Amino acid sequence: MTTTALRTCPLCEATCGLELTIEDGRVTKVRGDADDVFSKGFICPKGASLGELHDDPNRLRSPMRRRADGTFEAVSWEEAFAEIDERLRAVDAAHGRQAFAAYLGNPTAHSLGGLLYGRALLKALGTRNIYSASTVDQFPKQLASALMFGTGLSVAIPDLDRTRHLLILGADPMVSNGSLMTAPDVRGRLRAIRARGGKIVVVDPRRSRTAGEADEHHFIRPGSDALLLFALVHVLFDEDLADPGAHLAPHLAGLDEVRELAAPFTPEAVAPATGIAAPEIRRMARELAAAPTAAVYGRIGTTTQSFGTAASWLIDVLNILTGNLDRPGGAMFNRPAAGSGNTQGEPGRGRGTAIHRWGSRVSERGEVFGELPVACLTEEITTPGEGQVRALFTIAGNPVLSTPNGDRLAEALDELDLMVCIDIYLNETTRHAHVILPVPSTLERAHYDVALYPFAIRNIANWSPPVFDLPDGALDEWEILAKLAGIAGGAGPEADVAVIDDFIAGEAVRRAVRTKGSPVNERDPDEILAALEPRVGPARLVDLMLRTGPYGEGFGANPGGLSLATLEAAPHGVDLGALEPRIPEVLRTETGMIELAPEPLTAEVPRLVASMAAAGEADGGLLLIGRRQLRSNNSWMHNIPKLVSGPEGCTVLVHPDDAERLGLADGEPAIVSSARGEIHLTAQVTDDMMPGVVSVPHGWGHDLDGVELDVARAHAGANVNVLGDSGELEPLTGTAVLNAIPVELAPARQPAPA
Ligand SMILES: Nc1nc2c(c(=O)[nH]1)N[C@H]1C(S)=C(S)[C@@H](COP(=O)(O)OP(=O)(O)OC[C@H]3O[C@@H](n4cnc5c(=O)[nH]c(N)nc54)[C@H](O)[C@@H]3O)O[C@H]1N2
Ligand SMILES: Nc1nc2c(c(=O)[nH]1)N[C@H]1C(S)=C(S)[C@@H](COP(=O)(O)OP(=O)(O)OC[C@H]3O[C@@H](n4cnc5c(=O)[nH]c(N)nc54)[C@H](O)[C@@H]3O)O[C@H]1N2
Ligand code: SF4
Ligand SMILES: [Mo]
Repeated sequence: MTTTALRTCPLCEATCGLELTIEDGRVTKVRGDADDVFSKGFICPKGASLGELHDDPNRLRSPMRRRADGTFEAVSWEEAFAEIDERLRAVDAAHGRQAFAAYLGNPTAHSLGGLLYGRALLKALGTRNIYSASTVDQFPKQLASALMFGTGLSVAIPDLDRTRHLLILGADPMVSNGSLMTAPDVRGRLRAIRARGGKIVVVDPRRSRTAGEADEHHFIRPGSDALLLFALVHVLFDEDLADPGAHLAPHLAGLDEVRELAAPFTPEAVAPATGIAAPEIRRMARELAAAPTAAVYGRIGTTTQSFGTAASWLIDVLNILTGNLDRPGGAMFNRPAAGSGNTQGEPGRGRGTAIHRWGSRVSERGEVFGELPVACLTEEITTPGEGQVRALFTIAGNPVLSTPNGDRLAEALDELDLMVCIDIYLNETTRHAHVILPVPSTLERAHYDVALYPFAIRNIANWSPPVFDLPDGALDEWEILAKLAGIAGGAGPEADVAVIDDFIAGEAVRRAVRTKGSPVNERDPDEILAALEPRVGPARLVDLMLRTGPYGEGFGANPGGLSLATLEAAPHGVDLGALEPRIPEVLRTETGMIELAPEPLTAEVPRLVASMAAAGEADGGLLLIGRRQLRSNNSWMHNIPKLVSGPEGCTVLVHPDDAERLGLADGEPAIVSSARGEIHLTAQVTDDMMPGVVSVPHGWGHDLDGVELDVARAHAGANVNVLGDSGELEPLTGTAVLNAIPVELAPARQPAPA
């Protein structure tokens, strides 16, 4: 029998709608859903491989327990939970709860269960040792946004479909398909900007695919974006081009301070450090100011670097000074259907964002959004003393490949008294687990992009029911997490998932009725809970979020409004329209103002000034940066044959002049080394690279002992994260510095050691 199913792709931030053809219980074809309200038929090679991912023979189907000899055996869920309970109790008794830790990886943001029930586990663990991929990713952007606008989800998104000028720094959305900018079919949307007479400018140390679509590309010295951005700000003030406009002016605090802070950053002063000539910087600023509408956008190249938060801040300073924040065609705020911190509570004012409320034990790195930097995890495991981490839960994470000095983390993981991995593979990280708990295939779970729609370029809502039933005996991801929350909370391996789920839903409802401005404020929680019946699990929580959200039916308060039932009746999604101006209502700062010069950010300025001088003394050595690849998804999709076939993925890109100087030819084996380690990989010589800069992608290095990824092992590549330094962190967020790492490159005359 042949049927079709519709499904939002969970693999990246673009949220494409897919149409799956299913024959006799197997996915035989995947194509873009032409009727999807957002993606309109767009699909990429990863989305097209969802069937292969579902069928991957290496995907784990039962809990695995590590034997004394390091190999794994399949065990029942009862045995797995019993072992976790026993070990966790022992750690708690001997060392207390601060010896617990958790790490949440990137797919958590794409998983309903991970998002909505991971929190319950974290709470039940009761520890400050909470880590996630956010500190090797986007926290700098979220912190800058939180300090300026009030919440970490108040990220201004380029209004791609209406802008006339797009300045992109450190992002390659043609390949990544967009990040903190949910926009299926970036290529189509970029081409449309130029088709309507607009301009695209890309700033990147590499001529990326996106640069290839742009009108203009500037090489920039890695790590110097904040200097360039400050110089653009400087020119706007210097040439009287700074004009936030009447819609922003009444809501701005700190404008004069920014003008003063920008004074030293003349185009001439930053030119040597950035590698961009002063007249070019002046022209960029003038064109930005003159464009009918414009948006400045930065991503991973601007966040995972030494000045990540400062650069993220200055991007929005530019959006404000050019009058483009919060206006169509500029950088705007989404209004997510499931709600967020900037749709709840009193509009226009809030509690702001406190940071560094506590610090990590060993290096005293400050907390941000309740998390500590993942780069500190190794030292927290290996350094004796009270609060030493002894039990670690990883949820959808592969920190051995994704965090700096992952090789040292791998050694440290073997010292743990308990490691539990909630994952789909036996990979570089999970091979260290005592117990691996497999989540079902994504096609066996419901989907809604709670975490990504707040960053979408339109207001969108789309619900995907599971395509397949759960296999016999399998537990959904949310059930696994709820059970673990029960165990961590002391209820034992018999903890009743249904009871925990009722408790979680009850808490969510009680929170909603306590919230001023909520359509259910002061209503009877039992009445609301009854109205959610018979739903359970994530569906119940999403229904609650939608019904109490900004378009919600409000449990009768707003008849005709949104609920999960609305989405169930609209399998191609619901388009709630283009982004609309939200200032001042969106603001949740303490003052109710847009904070242009909040203290933690301005404190970075002296360090920036110093970096200009230091650049003059640079020794001319090579700087390492990263890149993404179309057929790859961080570390975990290299086991899909059709994604790793074709040209080798894990190569070091180097400019011809550097290659010649080093005696390195295209296609030759090479060694990249840093103060921390070295890797062997193939050189790819290309003038797409800025001279003096080399590029290596992350997420490779699958040939470690015990990894059970048959396809990925044959395309192993090397782990670039052995080269970074886990002690080199962006100071405000503790985000790892993954770009602009000093390295050496040499031909590998000998074959790589086995
Ligand atoms: N040098 C360098 N390092 C980087 C980066 C870089 O640019 N350069 N980028 C950083 C960024 S932006 C990120 S986001 C991180 C990613 O870092 P991580 O999140 O640590 O790593 P991933 O490679 O995304 O691994 C995801 C894990 O989740 C598992 N998994 C997949 N789907 C599911 C699911 O549905 N449920 C569960 N429970 N598990 C699942 C996979 O098997 C894999 O083990 O890497 C960072 N590391
Ligand atoms: N196909 C695919 N898509 C993905 C992923 C994937 O692995 N594969 N990963 C997903 C994840 S987790 C994320 S976070 C997003 C990231 O999304 P993007 O940020 O768009 O990712 P990249 O393609 O790595 O683009 C970063 C660019 O920054 C440049 N760069 C490096 N250092 C600097 C610098 O100092 N300054 C400037 N100006 N540029 C610099 C790099 O050359 C690169 O072109 O992508 C997501 N989408
Ligand atoms: S672009 Fe992203 S969401 Fe769209 S099909 Fe590809 S992986 Fe899936
Ligand atoms: Mo990421």
